[in-house]
Parts: sequence; C-alpha cells; structure tokens
Amino acid sequence: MDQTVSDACGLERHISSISFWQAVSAGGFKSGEDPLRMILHCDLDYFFAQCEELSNPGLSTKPLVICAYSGRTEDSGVVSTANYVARKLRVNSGLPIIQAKKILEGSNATYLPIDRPRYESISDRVMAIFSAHVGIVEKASIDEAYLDITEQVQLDLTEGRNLAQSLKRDIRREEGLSCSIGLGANKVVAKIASGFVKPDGLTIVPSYQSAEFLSPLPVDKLPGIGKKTQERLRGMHLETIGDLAKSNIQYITAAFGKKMGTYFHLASRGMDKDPVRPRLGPEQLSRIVTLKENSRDTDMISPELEDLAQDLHAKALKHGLQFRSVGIIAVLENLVAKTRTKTLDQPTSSIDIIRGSSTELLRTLLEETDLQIRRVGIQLSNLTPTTGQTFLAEFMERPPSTP
Ligand code: DCP
Ligand code: CA
Ligand code: CA
Repeated sequence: MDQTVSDACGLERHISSISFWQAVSAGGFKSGEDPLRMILHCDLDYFFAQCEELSNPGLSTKPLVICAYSGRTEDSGVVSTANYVARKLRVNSGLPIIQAKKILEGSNATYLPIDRPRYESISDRVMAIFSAHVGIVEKASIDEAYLDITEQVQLDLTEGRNLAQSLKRDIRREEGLSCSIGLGANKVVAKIASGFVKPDGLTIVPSYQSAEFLSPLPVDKLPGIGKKTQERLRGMHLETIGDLAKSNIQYITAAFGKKMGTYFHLASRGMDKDPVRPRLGPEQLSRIVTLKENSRDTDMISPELEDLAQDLHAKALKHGLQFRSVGIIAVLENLVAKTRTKTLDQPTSSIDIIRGSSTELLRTLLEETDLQIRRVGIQLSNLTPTTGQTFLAEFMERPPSTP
C-alpha cells in the first residue's frame, strides 16, 4: 500500500495509505484536535564524523571513529559517533573505544578526539542557513533543529517538500554536509520522520497519516522512551507505537504517571501540541530582514545592517553576553543562503566590532557572487557571559517540555 516516490535524492518516502488512521478514528479518537501545522525536523548526518571528513576527505572511504576519551587510560572512553563505513561494521555511539578497536582491527580505521569548538562553529553556520530560510527555528541540539513552516508554505505539502529540498541543497553547497529531514504535522512526527531514512533522507508524512506512519515502529522511536521504558512496555505486551496507541489510557497512566501516560497516549496517535520555540539556543543571537528591493548596493544595505547591529547589540547587553564571532547571512535573489563568519581573538560586546565585521563580511560576500541580495542578517555566536555574570543558563528560556 505504501508508495515510494523518488526525488532528486532518491530517498523521499511518501506514506500514502489512510486505512489505519480511519480505524483509530473509529475507536473514539477525535481527529483534528491539534491545529494544523507543518513542522520540519532537520538532523545532520553522523555529525562530528562528517565535520572531520570535511577537513580530510580521505577519511570518508574508511571507518572513522570520533572518540570521547575519559582520560583514565589511553583507550578508555566511548565512541561519540562514527561514519557510516564504521557503522556498517556495528561501531555506533556509546560503544567502548576498546571494543570498537577490536571490531575494526585491520580495517585501516581512523580514531579522532572530539573537537567541539569546530563542530559548534559549523553548527552555528548551519543554524544561520535555517534562519535565512525560515522565521521560526528552534535549535534542539548541536546538530538538529525544528522549523515551523506552516505559514511560509500555507500547509502545502509540495511547497513544504521544495523548502526542505532547498535547505538540504544549501547545507550541502555552503557547508558540504548532508542532513536528513522529516516533515510532519508536529515535532514528534517530524523528529521520527527525520530518522526514518538516513543518511541524506527526506521523509514526508502528511498530517492525516501521522498515526499510520508511527504505528508499525518500535516504541523506543518515540522521543522520551529509552531502553528501560521500552522493557517495561514490552512486559505489558506493548512493542510498537501502534500497540501503545490502541492501549487503554488508564492502564498506561497507572504505570507511568499522568504526565508521561498522557504524552505516550497522544504522541503514539501522532498528536503533539508542543510549539516550535523560536530560538537558536544560548550560543547565538541572530536576526535577518528582507530588503525593500533586491540589491548589491552597500549604501542601500548599510542602514539595514546598522539597525540589525543596534538590535543585536542591545540584546547582547540585555542578556549580559559577549560574543567572539560575528556572522553575516545573505539570501541571494535565487534564494540561496550564504553565510560568512569572522571569529575574534577575544570576546567583546562592542557595537563597533559588529558594525565593522558585518560590513567587511558583506563586502567579501559580494565579491564572491554577481547576484543581488534579497535578505540580510547578522549573527553573533560563541557567546559567553560578560564578567560579573554567573550562569549562562539564567538567560536561557525554559527548555522544551517534550520529553
Ligand atoms: N553524540 C555523542 N554521544 C552520543 C550521541 C551523540 O557524543 N551517545 C554526539 C556525536 C554526534 C552528535 O552528538 O555526531 C549528534 O548526535 P546524533 O544522535 O544526531 O548522531 P549523529 O549525527 O552522529 O548520527 P546520525 O547520522 O544518526 O544523526
Ligand atoms: Ca545527527
Ligand atoms: Ca541529532
């Protein structure tokens, strides 16, 4: 019944049957309770390892293991992540490094330590590409974000697919990275869809097929269900998300408490109201505006940059933050997003630095293209609290409530 539609990536999966959805509805489930939304979840593939392959492409044809060394002995610690060549040999995140080395013995594998500052800079630039395309971006971790595209694509699936494909294309073209994207009616469905076809996948789940899409998947695919909860559910003969959807809510709440029970009950039926919270995480402050008309004229673009610089400077001061990187975001007339970033030796909160760096980066960017600029933005990253401020967490909004 399922129909696979190949797109440019050859990986898009389109779930087409609605039979189970109707069966669930007939069982008393009220459809349409959630307002209609269209959410993307974008997750970079084998992120830390892919970043290392960028600087050394020779690494991509053999097993590459990024190691979280504990420092106790030379090889103590676990695998942070591994490229897909190593994964085929069953080397995955969390495996002790010693075991990974045994499995990969004689395979010419490379082992590298985590270089977090570099991955964070790359992550910042990818987040800037998201913000260049979409207004509501919630950075969920170093390599993933939720994007609310409801208004932008007017709930049109084809438009949604086109937007997802332009994001994939820009991330590939600008940063050389592949990612997997899920499109769904809410964060839970989008998140599970992004992991459905990987790497370089695009999985689209129309809203009315959410429950049917989730139904055959094992329960641990639901965000918030780990191995322990999965074991408990197995003991209750609940193996798939569909089993959970069909189970009695009182039975589930009695076992897991009201909050988790209600979440399992709704999420298993493809329902989730959690909004995409527009923020890029505590590491970045950014804003982007659309120019009155497309332009390459710095005299015309400069006043916009000045407004952005003042606004972001005020935000940084308000939150007691200094920045060490200033980035410029430009969406060109062909809708391709470009970003350029400058990292300083020392953190600062100077507006002159924002002005100077963004103007210089804009010039560099214009030299690299003949096209006109449609939207322009500034991003401050590598943020640290100004001396005298204690915890960065004080300035963060509350964390997402989705487990
Ligand atoms: N990470 C880690 N330890 C883990 C899981 C992840 O250090 N147990 C780090 C390394 C990953 C990054 O976080 O590259 C992102 O985690 P993901 O779960 O998204 O995994 P990957 O991006 O590595 O792989 P995938 O292609 O499955 O998304
Ligand atoms: Ca990832
Ligand atoms: Ca991730």
